[in-house]
Amino acid sequence: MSWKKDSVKNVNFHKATYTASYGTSAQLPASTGPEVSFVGRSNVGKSSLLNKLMYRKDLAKVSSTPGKTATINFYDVDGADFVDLPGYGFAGVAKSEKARWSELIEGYFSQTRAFALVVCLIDIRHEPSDLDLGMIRFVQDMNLPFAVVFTKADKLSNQQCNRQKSLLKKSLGLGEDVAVMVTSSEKGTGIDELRAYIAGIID
Ligand SMILES: Nc1nc2c(ncn2[C@@H]2O[C@H](COP(=O)(O)OP(=O)(O)OP(=O)(O)O)[C@@H](O)[C@H]2O)c(=O)[nH]1
Ligand SMILES: [Mg+2]
Repeated sequence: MSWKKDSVKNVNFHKATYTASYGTSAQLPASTGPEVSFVGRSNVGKSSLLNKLMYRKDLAKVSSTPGKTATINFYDVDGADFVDLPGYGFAGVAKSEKARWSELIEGYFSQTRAFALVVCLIDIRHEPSDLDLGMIRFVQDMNLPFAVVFTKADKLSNQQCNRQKSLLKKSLGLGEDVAVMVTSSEKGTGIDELRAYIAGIID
């Protein structure tokens, strides 16, 4: 099921509140509005990006220790649900914890929900990992509407960012039809563009 553009007329990103966290996919309530889901490896900057989008410093918990977000966290942004998913591919956690995380992520996406947009985060500095490639293949195979957001652009020069952007697009096999944005939660780069893109989809 995809969200149909009818009920949300405008998106005020300042109207953001924390809704709830869930530790198993069975606990997830049915969708109440269009869902914008944030996925990417642990430490890529999902929670930081959410805070930036919502004009908040610490509504979503950020940590330099990978694996900070171990539950699916819902935020209400002016009637839309922004969903912070746990990061995949964190080597430091126990097998049982990893299994719980994949259950959460796969369980979430296998439900009938109002998936409006999946924001796939990838660190602009590195070659995509197998898990990054798997994430893109997964959203493509599931026919989910998605956009790719490169994070931590402040760590590179503008020239390096442009170079990495085209290299990564190529290695991820992204066609020209896929929205690709370069962002920095540190500097605010690309945040307005991403807000406009999200609003254009759920508005
Ligand atoms: N320089 C820089 N650092 C960033 C940026 N975004 C996030 N970080 C840092 O990267 C680390 C991880 O950020 P989080 O937002 O917690 O990452 P996450 O993807 O939510 O991580 P998990 O919850 O473990 O999946 C923190 O130390 C952030 O301060 C950015 O745009 N620039
Ligand atoms: Mg997080």
